[in-house]
Amino acid sequence: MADFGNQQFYEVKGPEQTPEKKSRLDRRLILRWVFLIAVIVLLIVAIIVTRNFISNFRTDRQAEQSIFDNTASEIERKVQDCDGDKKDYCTSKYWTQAALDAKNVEYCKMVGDEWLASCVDQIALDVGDAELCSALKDQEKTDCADAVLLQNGVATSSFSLCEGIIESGVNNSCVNQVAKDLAEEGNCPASGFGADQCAAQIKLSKVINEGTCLKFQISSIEYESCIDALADRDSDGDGLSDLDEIQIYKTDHNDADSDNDGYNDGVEINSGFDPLN
Ligand SMILES: [Ca+2]
Ligand SMILES: [Ca+2]
Ligand SMILES: [Ca+2]
Repeated sequence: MADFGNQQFYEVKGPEQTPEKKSRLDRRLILRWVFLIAVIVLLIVAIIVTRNFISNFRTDRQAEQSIFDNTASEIERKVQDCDGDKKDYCTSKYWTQAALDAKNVEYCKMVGDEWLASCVDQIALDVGDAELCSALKDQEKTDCADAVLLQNGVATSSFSLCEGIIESGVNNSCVNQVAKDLAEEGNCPASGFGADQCAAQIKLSKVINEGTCLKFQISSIEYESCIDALADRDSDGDGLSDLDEIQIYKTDHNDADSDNDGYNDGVEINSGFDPLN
């Protein structure tokens, strides 16, 4: 207690700072500084990265614009050489070609409404990206995306890509084509999308491969597919379709020279000889 005249004051002492406590406080202070410096460094890095990104983006855009302008000038010059009544056609043709070369659907917007879908379809199929079909609207967009999914689904034997196809005819075609590829592995999905159709298609493929669709009980649609397939195919390359060999000539559709006399079945039929004797 301190005595000042009549007043008595008590010294107010703060909590006593032990060495351990002081050390803890120092560490906290250091950590705060480290944190602050780290935040500042991160901010600086973020600013630099963003500035570079924007700068690169601008440069890319300028480069794209420059290429577009050059293309436009070149096409304009070429169109000058077209006959007066063909200028629209020439413009569409040259822009379509430029779009395909650049694989850029933005260029397709220059070809005119009549050719737009064709231009976008070709690029989307070429690149294999259904997203590019977004440059179209309504049915044309659907057709474009379906075509890309069909192409990619068949190329990768993917039922899930087939499932994304909206038009049922294209959807069926996709499943059937994938099923044909899988038939060799006998590997249809056990259940879910495409399972039943895949199994039916493999059964049909087997019957077609054996040329036995005429003998087996299959549905009328499958029968038609089977007959069409046999009519389109000449397995032994003797000039006669499998269907004609099975149904009309009774020759071996897997043997070009059914009677082994050195003349193939097609030659014998066309020359009026008996291919079986
Ligand atoms: Ca044949
Ligand atoms: Ca034959
Ligand atoms: Ca023969």
